[in-house]
Amino acid sequence: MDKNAIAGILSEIALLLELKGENPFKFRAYQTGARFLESLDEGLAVIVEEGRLTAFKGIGKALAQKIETLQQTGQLEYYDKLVASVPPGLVEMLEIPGLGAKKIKAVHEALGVDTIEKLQAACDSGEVAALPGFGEKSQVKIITGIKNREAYGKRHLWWKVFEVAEPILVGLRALPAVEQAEHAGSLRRRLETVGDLDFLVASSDPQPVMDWFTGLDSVSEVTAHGETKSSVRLEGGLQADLRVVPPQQFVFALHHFTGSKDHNVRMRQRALQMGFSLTEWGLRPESGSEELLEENIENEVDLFRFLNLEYIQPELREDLGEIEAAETGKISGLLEPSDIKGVFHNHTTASDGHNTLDEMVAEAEKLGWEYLGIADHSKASFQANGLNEERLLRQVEEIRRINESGKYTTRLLTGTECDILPTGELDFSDSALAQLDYVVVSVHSSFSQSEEEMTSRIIKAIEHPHSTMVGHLTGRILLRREPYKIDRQKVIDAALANGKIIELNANPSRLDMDWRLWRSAAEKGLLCAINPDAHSTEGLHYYLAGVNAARKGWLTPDSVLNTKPLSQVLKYFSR
Ligand code: DGT
Ligand code: CA
Ligand code: CA
Ligand code: ZN
Repeated sequence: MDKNAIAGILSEIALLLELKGENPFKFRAYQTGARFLESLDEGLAVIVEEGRLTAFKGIGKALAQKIETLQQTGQLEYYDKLVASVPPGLVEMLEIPGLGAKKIKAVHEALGVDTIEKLQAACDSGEVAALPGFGEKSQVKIITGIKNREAYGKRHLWWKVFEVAEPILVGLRALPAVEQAEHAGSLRRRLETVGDLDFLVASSDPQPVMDWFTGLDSVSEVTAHGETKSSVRLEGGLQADLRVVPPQQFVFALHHFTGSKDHNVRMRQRALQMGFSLTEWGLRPESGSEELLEENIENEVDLFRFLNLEYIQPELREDLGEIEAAETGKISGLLEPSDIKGVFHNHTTASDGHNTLDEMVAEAEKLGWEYLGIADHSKASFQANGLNEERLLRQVEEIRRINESGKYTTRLLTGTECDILPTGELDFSDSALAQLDYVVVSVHSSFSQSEEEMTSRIIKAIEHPHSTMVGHLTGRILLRREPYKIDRQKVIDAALANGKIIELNANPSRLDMDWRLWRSAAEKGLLCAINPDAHSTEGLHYYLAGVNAARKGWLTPDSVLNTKPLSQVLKYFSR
C-alpha cells in the first residue's frame, strides 16, 4: 500500500476515534501520522525496511507498527474493527456542513441519535437545542446543514464525475456495435457541477450496447433498460443515461442531448425562422415534405453552418448570447489548456501543502511550464501553518538557490497567499511584500462579516500597493459552503481601477470567481490568472478545470496573464 493510501486510513482512524470520544492525544497522533506521510519526501518502503519510522518526530512505536503493517500487507485489523464499531450513520453525519465529530458524539451519547433522520427529528423536537453546549443557534445550523446536504447531494463535481465517465466512454467506443460515442449533457458542457451523466451512441445494433452498459461492474441498480435508452445508478449514487440512436441521427441527438435546454430552445426557434424543424431526430422542412435533411450534415459544425452559424463550443451553449455571437463569428479563439505557461497560487510543505518546492517544480517541468509561482499561507492562517516573515524570507532564499542551481527548466517565482485581515490590512509588512515577485491576497477568516464590510475589506486589499491578485474571491466551496456575502461587481470595478488581477481559482471545488461573471469583466479589461491553488503535485493538474471554467466565461488567451511567457510576466509584476 502506498503512503498516500496509508495516510488516508490514518486520517479516517483519527475521525473514528474522535467520533468514539477517545482521548484527544490518541486521535491527534493519527492525524500527525497522516500528515507526516503526506509530506514525506523519501520512499516509505525504504524507511520501513530500515526500521527508521520511530526516528521521525511524532511517530511512536504503536503508530509505526500500524504503518508498517499497512505498508506491507495493505490491511490492518485494528482499523477494520474500528470501522465496524462505529455506526455508519455517525460517519455520514460528518458530511453535514458545520457539524464536527465532537458534536456528533455528543448528540449520539445524549439522545441515541445514530442516523441523519433521527438527528433531523431531534432538531425538530428541540431536543438538540436543549443539550449543553448546543443552543438554538447550533440547532438551526444543523437543520440548514442537513438541508444543504440533501440539495447538494443531488449534484456532483464535474471533475470527479469526469473521472468516472471517461472510462465508460472509452469502453463504449471499443464495442464492435458502436460507430460513434460521446458525452452529452452538462458533462460535455463542462458545467462545474453535474446532475447525471449522459452518454450518446450511434449504432444500428443497440442491444449489445445496452447490455454492456447495464452490466458494468460499477452499476448498483438498473432503473431503465430499453431499446433506445437505459438508465443506471452507479456506486456512490451517481446516475447515468445512455441513449443509442441510428447513425444518421447521431449529430442531431448529440446536439439535442448536449443542451442546455435554453440553448436548444433558441436553436429550434432559429431553425423555424428559416423554415425548418430541428429536433433530436433530425432537421426537416417545416411545410409539406416529410423528407429529412441529413445528407449534408455529418457533424455539429455542419449543423451550425446550416443555420448560418459558426461552430459553438459545448462549453458556451448556455443561452448567454452565444447564438448572436456565432452569427458574426465572434466566439473563436477560446483559451486552450496548451496556452497555459505557468501558474501562481500554489502551496508547499512550508505551509499546508503536501509536496516540497523541488517536487512541485519538477511536476511543473513535466507539465511543460515556463514558471511556477509559490504562494504559501501567511501567519494569520495559523491553522494552515502559515509562514511568518522570517520563514517567508528564508523561502525566498531557497527559491533563489533552486533557480540558480539550473536543475529545472521551469523557473520558480516568489509569491505569498497573504491573508486579508478582517480590517482589510495585509498580514505582512510592506518591506516583506516588496521582496516578492507578486502577492495573492485572500480572505480566510471572519467569513460572517456583512456585505459592506467584506466588500470594503477586499477593496482595501486591492488598493494596497503591493497586492497583485485576489485569491478565491467569494470563498465558496461548491456543494458545501456558500460564498461569503460580497458585492462582486464593486470588487471587479476596484480591480479594474487599480490594475489588479482577479484569480480564477481552478480547484474543482472552488472555480471562483464564477465563470458567469468573466465575460463582461474581461470585456471591460479585467485580467485573469488561472491558479490551481495546488496543495500537492497532483493539484497542479487542476489548472484544466480552470481552463474549462475560463472557456465557459468566454475567455481568450489575451485576458489571462498566465498564457504570457516568463519575460512578459516578470515585466508585468515589476510595473
Ligand atoms: P444536469 O444533468 O442536471 O447536470 O443537466 P443536463 O444539461 O445534463 O440535463 P439532462 O441530463 O436533464 O438532459 C440532457 C440534455 O438533454 C439537456 O441539457 C438538454 C436536453 N433536454 C433534456 N430534456 C429536455 C427538454 O425538455 N427540452 C429540451 N429542449 N432539451 C432537453
Ligand atoms: Ca445530465
Ligand atoms: Ca440525463
Ligand atoms: Zn486560500
